[in-house]
Amino acid sequence: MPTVTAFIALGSNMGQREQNLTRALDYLRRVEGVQVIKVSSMVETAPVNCPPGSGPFLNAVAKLETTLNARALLDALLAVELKLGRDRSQPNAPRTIDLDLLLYGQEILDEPGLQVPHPRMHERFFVLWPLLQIDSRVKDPRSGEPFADAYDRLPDRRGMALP
Ligand code: PH2
Ligand code: MG
Ligand code: MG
Repeated sequence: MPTVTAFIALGSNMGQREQNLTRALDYLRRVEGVQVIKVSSMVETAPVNCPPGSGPFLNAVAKLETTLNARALLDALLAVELKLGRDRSQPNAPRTIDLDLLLYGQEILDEPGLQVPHPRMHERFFVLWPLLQIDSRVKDPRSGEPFADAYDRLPDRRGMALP
């Protein structure tokens, strides 16, 4: 079966945040057809577009290799979110865990619930910093542009140069 490289974003701003990220990765390692190849460090970030009173996030990015198709991988991510008690009753409400599919090979998909590349990833510090820590040369399949260039354009890099 062909293997595809995928990148996912992990975020938590509720409960034991570090443990939530670690447990999500442990669950993912047990998914048939998914290998966790590399994990970024965890970075604390201010909530973006979240309801008032939302706490800070711990964010990370992981590189996967998978034989699952994009939809099956997304379903696996949602199943892990459910195992960790993710509450989806309110958009961007505090969450124990959020697992977003960022990139699935070079594919560009725009289907219900499944958009890759993630439509806002190129404008998010909390995605780009950990992504570029794992792979500084990764490119946006939509434009061919290195994400490092998108990172340089971010209005707020909080003084954090690329690793
Ligand atoms: N996720 C969101 C909305 N806002 N802000 C930060 N800092 N980190 C996130 O992971 C995040 C967010 C929607 O999923
Ligand atoms: Mg998200
Ligand atoms: Mg999500």
